[in-house]
Amino acid sequence: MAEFKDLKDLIVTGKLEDAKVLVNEAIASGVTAEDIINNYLIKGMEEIGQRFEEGKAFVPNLLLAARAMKGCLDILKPLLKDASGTSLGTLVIGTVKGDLHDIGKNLVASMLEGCGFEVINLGVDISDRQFVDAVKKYNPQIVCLSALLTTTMNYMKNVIDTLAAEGLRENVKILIGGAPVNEEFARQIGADGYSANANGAVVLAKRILQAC
Ligand code: B12
Repeated sequence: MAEFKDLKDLIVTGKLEDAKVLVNEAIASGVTAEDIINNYLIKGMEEIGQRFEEGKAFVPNLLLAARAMKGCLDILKPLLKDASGTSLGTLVIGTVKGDLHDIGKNLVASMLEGCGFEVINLGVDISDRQFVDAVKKYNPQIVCLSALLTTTMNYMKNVIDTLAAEGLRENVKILIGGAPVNEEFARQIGADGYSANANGAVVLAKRILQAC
C-alpha cells in the first residue's frame, strides 16, 4: 500500500484531480474502499485540521482539502454499496443547525448504506423541526446527529428534546457523533449511543436494531 502514500498529501494540499488518479489506481490494484478512506483520506483531513489548529493552514486550505476528500469519496461510494438489496432498517442522518461540516456525516451515511441500511440524508444545518418532520415522514428506527463545532454540539439536545415534546422520542434511537462529542456527552443529553467513527456507527446501528 506504500505506493499510495502520496494520496494523504494530495488531500492535505487539496489536489483533487491528482488525488482522483491515485484513488483509481489504488482501486485497480485491489486496495479496498475502506482502506483508502481510513488509511489515506481521513488521515489527510486530520493533518489539515491539525495544521489549521496550529495556524499553518487557513479556511481556503480546509475548503480545498474538503473538496478533494469529497471528490475521492464520490468515486468510492458505489464500492461501499451493499449488493444484497435487503434493508436492515431506516435511518435519518443530518448535521445539526448552525453547522456546515458534512464530510464525516456523509462518510457515516455511506458506510451505513453500504452495510444495508436505508439512509435518509437530510444534509447540513438541520433544525429540530426538520428532524421531527423527517421522523414523521420516514418513520426511521434510528436518527443520527452530527456536529463538528463546540458551538453546535449542544443543539443535539434541542433535537432530542423536540422529538420528546412531539411524542416521537420513544419511537427512535438516537446516535450522535462528530469530533467534539463523546460517550459522556451522549449520556448527558439523553442520546442512545455515540461512536467516534463510521465503522463504529455501523456496529452500533446493527446492535441497536437487534435489541429493538
Ligand atoms: C474540513 C473542515 C471544514 C470545512 C468543512 C467542509 C465540509 N463540507 O464539511 C469548512 C472550511 C467549510 C469548515 C468551516 C469551519 N470550520 Co472547520 N474543520 C474542518 C476540518 C479540517 C476537518 C473536518 C472533517 O471533515 N474531518 C474528516 C471527517 C472524516 O471526520 P469527522 O468529521 O470527525 O467525522 C468522523 C467522526 O467524527 C464520526 N462522525 C461524524 N459525524 C457523525 C455522526 C454520527 C451519528 C456518528 C455515529 C459518527 C459521526 O465519524 C466520521 C467518520 O469517521 C476540522 C478539523 C478536525 N480535526 O475535525 C475543522 C474544524 C471542525 N473546523 C473548525 C472551525 C473553527 C470552523 C469554522 C468556524 C472556521 C471559520 N473561522 O469560519 C467554520 C465553521 C463553519 C460552520 N458553520 O460549520 C474547528 C472547530 C473548533 C471547535 N472546537 O469548535 C475545527 C476542529 C478545526 C480546528 N482544529 O480548529 N471547516
